[in-house]
Amino acid sequence: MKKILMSIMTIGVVAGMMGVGTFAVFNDTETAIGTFTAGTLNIQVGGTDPCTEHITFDDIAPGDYLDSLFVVENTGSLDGNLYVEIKNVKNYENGRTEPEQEAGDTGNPGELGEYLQLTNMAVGIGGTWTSLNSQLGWPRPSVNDADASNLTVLVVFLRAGETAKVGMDWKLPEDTSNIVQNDIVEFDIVFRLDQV
Ligand SMILES: [Ca+2]
Ligand SMILES: [Ca+2]
Ligand SMILES: [Ca+2]
Ligand SMILES: [Ca+2]
Repeated sequence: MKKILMSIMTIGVVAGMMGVGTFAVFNDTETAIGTFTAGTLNIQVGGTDPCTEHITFDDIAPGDYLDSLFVVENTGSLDGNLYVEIKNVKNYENGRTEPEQEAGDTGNPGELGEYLQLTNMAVGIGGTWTSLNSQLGWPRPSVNDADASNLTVLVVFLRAGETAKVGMDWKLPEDTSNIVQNDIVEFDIVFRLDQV
């Protein structure tokens, strides 16, 4: 009986030593830090942000071609796809000349936006130009049509820090009638950079 008791005590001591040994092995701990900062997505069109570009053409007449150029910079830290849209077209009659009345113009709104076309678009990065005309379709859309159809042109994939030149050419076709005399059309040229 005594022998059995001794054996149990011995097992207990050994088990106890094994238990101590479990806490005595080497170990090491390392801790990494997680810090997350959101990037920025921002474009600047022209010399100021927000944009104050305003293109104006006066005394245009049938047969005129009008060129405009916008400089668009991705000033954020993220890459994006640049889009352009024509929106919020407003047509003003601006008075009716005698030839307009003769042509059957009865008053507001004006008709210039029905006829003024966006004929060409191109994007230039680092001196290399790419035509965007295939996205305009044929026949070329008038500014009224571009707005009504929500025409959206994918201009270019613009990397953070990169600058693109966007050329947009406008035309009042030769066969435009007297009905647009002294009419005014105003619209927004909306540049949008979408995160990709
Ligand atoms: Ca901006
Ligand atoms: Ca009218
Ligand atoms: Ca008119
Ligand atoms: Ca008019």
